[in-house]
Amino acid sequence: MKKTVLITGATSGIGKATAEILASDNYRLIICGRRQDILTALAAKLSKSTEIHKLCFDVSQKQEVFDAIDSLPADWKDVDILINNAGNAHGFDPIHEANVDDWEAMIDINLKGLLYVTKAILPDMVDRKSGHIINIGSIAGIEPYQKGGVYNASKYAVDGLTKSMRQDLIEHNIKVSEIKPGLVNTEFSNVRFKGDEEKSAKVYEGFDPLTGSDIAEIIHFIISRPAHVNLADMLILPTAQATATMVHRKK
Ligand code: NDP
Ligand code: 8X3
Repeated sequence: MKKTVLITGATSGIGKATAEILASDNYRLIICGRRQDILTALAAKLSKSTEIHKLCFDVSQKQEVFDAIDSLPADWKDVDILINNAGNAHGFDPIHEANVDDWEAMIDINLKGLLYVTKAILPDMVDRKSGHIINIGSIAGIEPYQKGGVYNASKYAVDGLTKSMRQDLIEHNIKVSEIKPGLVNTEFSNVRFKGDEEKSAKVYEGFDPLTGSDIAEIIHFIISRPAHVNLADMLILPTAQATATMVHRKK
């Protein structure tokens, strides 16, 4: 039977690439994001290969999350795989200069948003004694770096939460995995630098960064392992990256 996968943040980057790869392998997809126009275009494209349902909501708005998941038609309610991918960095400033609204956005989206979506989906997985949750962490959740501040904190929180969830859910036969990418060239830096194209482009200059598809292929691999195998924790770096801040760039 086809598995149903819910992907948050499917309108861009890692989430969008994941939707594309999973659609080509016949998974049924619930694609989520705030940008309705992109969701509509993506749904039109992917529905040539598989069944698609789209949900437009902001993960940081608790009621929106529960209403959106509640609105799923009966034949979409049994989510087999949840990919908690929606998230971003907002700002890149030393802690004493950083913007409080940026802090709140990162905590509300990267941590609380992930929690709300999980809370909305998980009881049904527990009842069915089956499911797989993949949280997208980051190298920023293993290594703090200068000006990483609350983004680091949010991804450390995702890491701690993932490890705790795995323990709670073991008796319910639910797999919990975390993927921790290094530098992936998506809209991520554009969001972090608030649309400053020059600063954003510099992040990926002089080396080959990861692409959304690189991570999507790994997600596909993880969710297609046999029932007794859980790839629990993966750090994925571009070859030219050794630590959060050490990147070998061609001159
Ligand atoms: P993108 O900016 O390309 O994509 C972010 C996605 O998250 C978009 O689809 C966006 O959709 C969605 N999103 C953001 N805020 C919200 C919100 N409030 N409610 C609902 N959806 C939201 O970045 P990436 O693909 O790179 O990021 C995906 C994940 O990967 C994030 O969790 C990020 O922290 C993590 N990551 C990224 C790395 C990188 O170097 N790029 C490295 C390590 C981890 P929309 O705007 O339509 O709502
Ligand atoms: C995104 C990677 O190193 O820019 O999580 O924080 S990094």
